[in-house]
Amino acid sequence: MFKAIKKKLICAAIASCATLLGSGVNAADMTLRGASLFDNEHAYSKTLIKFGELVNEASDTDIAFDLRGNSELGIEPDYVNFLTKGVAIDYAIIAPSNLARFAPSLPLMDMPFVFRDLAHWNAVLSSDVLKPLEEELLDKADLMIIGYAGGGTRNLISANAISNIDELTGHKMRVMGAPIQARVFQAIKAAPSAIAYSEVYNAIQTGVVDGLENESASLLQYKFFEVAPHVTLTQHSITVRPIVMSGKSFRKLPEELQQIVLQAGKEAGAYGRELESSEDALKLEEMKSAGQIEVHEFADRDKLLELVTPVQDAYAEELGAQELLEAIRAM
Ligand code: MAV
Repeated sequence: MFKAIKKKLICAAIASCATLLGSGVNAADMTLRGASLFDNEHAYSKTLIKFGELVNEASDTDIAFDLRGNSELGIEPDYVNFLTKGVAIDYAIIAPSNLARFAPSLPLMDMPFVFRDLAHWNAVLSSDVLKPLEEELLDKADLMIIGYAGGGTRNLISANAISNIDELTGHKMRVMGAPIQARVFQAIKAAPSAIAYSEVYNAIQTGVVDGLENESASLLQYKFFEVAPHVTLTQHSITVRPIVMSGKSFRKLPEELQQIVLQAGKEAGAYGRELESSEDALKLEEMKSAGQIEVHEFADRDKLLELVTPVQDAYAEELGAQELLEAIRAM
């Protein structure tokens, strides 16, 4: 009875009970569509699935979460375009470096070496310190960060073995599109180029680049080891996965549901962080035991840090974000 009355109110509030985006009508009160690069075994997708479950548990509205995985709807830069325009999808995970085109400060939160370790990363993501970046994203792109997942450690993945800083000189590697990513890897004397994630396997296979940098769960799913079987433990980044909702989709939700979505985003993020960080080393071990990868210690991580710190400082200064960077470092 209560649910029926509530359903009527919600239908009135959103004008129709069709999908918020798109035209399909189904038995649910509404549909929210999401997108993922990976299949449902990856913590990335599991986080988004959890988000849907948490919303439905807390809400009397019956929402169909239509999550399109396996890059069916493209890769993250495509998701960003959709979300800012308010078409095709309502929510997704987007690496901060893929948000640079709309909000140049965002990659500050996933630039290499910004986190000392997992505890530091977790403390930053559980705090309010990144609020100014969230505000910039909302302001410039109408995108809302409703939670933070992630937790994979990013290492070098290459066709040939690398184990020290000298072997990095001139190393042709793919990096994400944000300019700060290229600047960091140039500073350590590698030869970075920005290539779309979906093109990386071919780029390595055809010798355009010798490798990339990524976390173990994604290396496993995209099978980069088939063309680049060497993993070097540079541990230069810990993945940050903002759960992003289109402001246009969010504003169409009734107010009570908006609160539920915000809470579910936070909780799904915490769930995703715990999941991905706990699986990370195991997945690396799994690939090693299966003979798919060879793992190499990296001798000169401290030297990398020395070379990269001035690049981080200069980037923060250009953005007027020195205080923010200091606040992150001080945590
Ligand atoms: C990873 O597999 C993911 O973290 C994803 O968010 C990034 O877009 C991708 O790497 C990448 O390197 O582009």
